[in-house]
Amino acid sequence: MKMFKMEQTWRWYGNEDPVSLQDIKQAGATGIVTALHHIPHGEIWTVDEINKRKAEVEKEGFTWSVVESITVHESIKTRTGDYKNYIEKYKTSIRNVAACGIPVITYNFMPVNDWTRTSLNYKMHDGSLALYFNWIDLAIFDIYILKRKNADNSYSKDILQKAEDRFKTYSEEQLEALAGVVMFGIPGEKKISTTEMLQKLEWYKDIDAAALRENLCFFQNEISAVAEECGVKLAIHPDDPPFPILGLPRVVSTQSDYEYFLNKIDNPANGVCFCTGSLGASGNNDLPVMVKAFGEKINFIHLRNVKRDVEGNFYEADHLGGDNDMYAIVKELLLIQQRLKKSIPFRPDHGHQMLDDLKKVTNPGYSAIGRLRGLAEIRGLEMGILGGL
Ligand code: DNO
Repeated sequence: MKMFKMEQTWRWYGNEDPVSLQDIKQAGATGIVTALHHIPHGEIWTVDEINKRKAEVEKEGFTWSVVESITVHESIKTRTGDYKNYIEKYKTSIRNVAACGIPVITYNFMPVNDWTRTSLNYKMHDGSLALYFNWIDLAIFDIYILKRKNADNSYSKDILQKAEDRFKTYSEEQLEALAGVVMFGIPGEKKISTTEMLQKLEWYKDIDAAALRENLCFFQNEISAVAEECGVKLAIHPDDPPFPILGLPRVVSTQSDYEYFLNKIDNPANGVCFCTGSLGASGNNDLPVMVKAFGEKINFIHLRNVKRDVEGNFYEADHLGGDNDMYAIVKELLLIQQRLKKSIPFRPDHGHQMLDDLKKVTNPGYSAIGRLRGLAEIRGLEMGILGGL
């Protein structure tokens, strides 16, 4: 009987990426996940530019399996200003991606910042380095560096006190480094300053979760119709972390968040990027149950693990370690694929900076060896599960 395995993909940031396509070949992935990071947010991805990247990928024998991401312009998320024009541009990019034969597009709807961490080199017991999120450091950034109005309201008394104490111990350099980490953004894309960040936060001052949710549905309704027409699947990435930060609303964090827009925009193109690391950073998310609930809506998978503590902080654990039951999650994902008789692309998401990579400049979370370890472990897990199905 033919078994459907997950398609093994790898995120590549283009020619600037210290991990080359040749390296990726040795890791054993067959699909590439990439984006045109040089195109400013909101602008059209032309067929020419897409084809140029596609040719680079194919020349090395890979398939460009997933676009991650076409960033959603802030005016679409806030539904202000020139948003209609930006939605039209987004639709053109979708049509162009489809014309170039790439089947899946990932995006997210996180206001202002993409993924947020407070340390990019949190030391593990074995000397490798992980990405880390800590509430006390986030509060220090928010209150003492960014100086956001009423920031105090976003934290418990306990965190406020700890932040005040810890702040006193931080040097100028440490504070600067913390700001750089929180506002890190996507490699190869424009960095923002605290002034710009404050401006952006202002745009959301009257947007609560309900309003943001409706803005998301409005956008999804528009783009799903186009995606369906041209045969592309959409995959919305969850909020990372999956709870409100910096006073911003979050609407892609929980099972009910997803169910809301999947039911409302009931279009076959409207789907999910199931990121276990993002969703797993909240103890309230039951990941195997969510996989079952989303089923055929899952168009792309990120596999990664996290270890949470009682305060709600978390670090990125080994792919098969941490709080996510990777066996149960991958099993559910494989059952869906046997039922639908198709392979869903997955990538090993993030990895520890380890071994030789500790001496190199790497993209945080995206060094080669840690992801290679993750991919290898998941590949073995998958083989074991499939053998028993
Ligand atoms: C972080 C990534 C995210 C993701 C986007 C998708 O490492 O998983 O940046 O690519 O949020 O739009």
